[in-house]
Amino acid sequence: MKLSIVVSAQPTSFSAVPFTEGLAENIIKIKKLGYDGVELAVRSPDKIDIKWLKSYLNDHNIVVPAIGTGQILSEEGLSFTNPDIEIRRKAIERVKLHVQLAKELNAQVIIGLARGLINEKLSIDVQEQWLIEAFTDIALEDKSVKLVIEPINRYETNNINTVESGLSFIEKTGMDNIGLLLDTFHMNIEEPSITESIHLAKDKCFHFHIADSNRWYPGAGHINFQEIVNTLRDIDYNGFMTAEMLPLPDPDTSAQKTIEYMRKLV
Ligand code: LER
Ligand code: MN
Repeated sequence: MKLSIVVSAQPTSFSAVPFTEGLAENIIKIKKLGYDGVELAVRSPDKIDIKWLKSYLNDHNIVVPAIGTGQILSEEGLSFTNPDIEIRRKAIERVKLHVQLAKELNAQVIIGLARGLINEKLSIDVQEQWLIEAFTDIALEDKSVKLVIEPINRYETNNINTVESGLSFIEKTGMDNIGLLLDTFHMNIEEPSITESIHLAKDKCFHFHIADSNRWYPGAGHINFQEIVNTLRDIDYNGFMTAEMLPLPDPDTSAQKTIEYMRKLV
């Protein structure tokens, strides 16, 4: 199994990103540590110098397994459930740019918090329809690009908290290029059994995030990562495990501890 780590391509306020400044230097650092890939958190794909990025990644033999979109909500308030149709439209158009960037990089597009919150004072059915339409519209932008929905714990979102709800949402879209991103931190909060939920996701598990129970680097909490690696092997998952954790005690140490710990398991 291959290992990668999240890097923000542009400055961000989201806390669980190990490296946030200086993309070029961070790519070198990550390669030196022994990672195979870098997952890019991107706010505005049109501001990325794609030609430079592709040749830089190529020169350093690093791939981008996935691109995160959460910053469109955290930095700009764009989401698929905003009551304002213009904001919903902007969110969809922006994520279509992520799809184009992903196509160039042969990456997947992650939709976690960018889907937005369900407003309990408005019709739940209408908002679910907005979500289905947004995902379907984006998935149709380019069927060769995989979109991954991340079930996120209840303290961060009020929709799609579990693998089961993620799978039933995907079914409603009817799109083959939509799958799940499983994140051990969220699963440890929401799933009765992490390994059973990985089995439930099976071939719909398109991507994987790792952080320990306290969202520190793997090994700093009580999640059993060997059991998780074994289960991913059982379902024939051959994608990346991306470290997405708090940059504690500091970014470099968290990145180093993760690779030391995970290399022994994968
Ligand atoms: C992102 O991948 C994530 O895990 C969430 O907690 C916030 O976006
Ligand atoms: Mn995650």
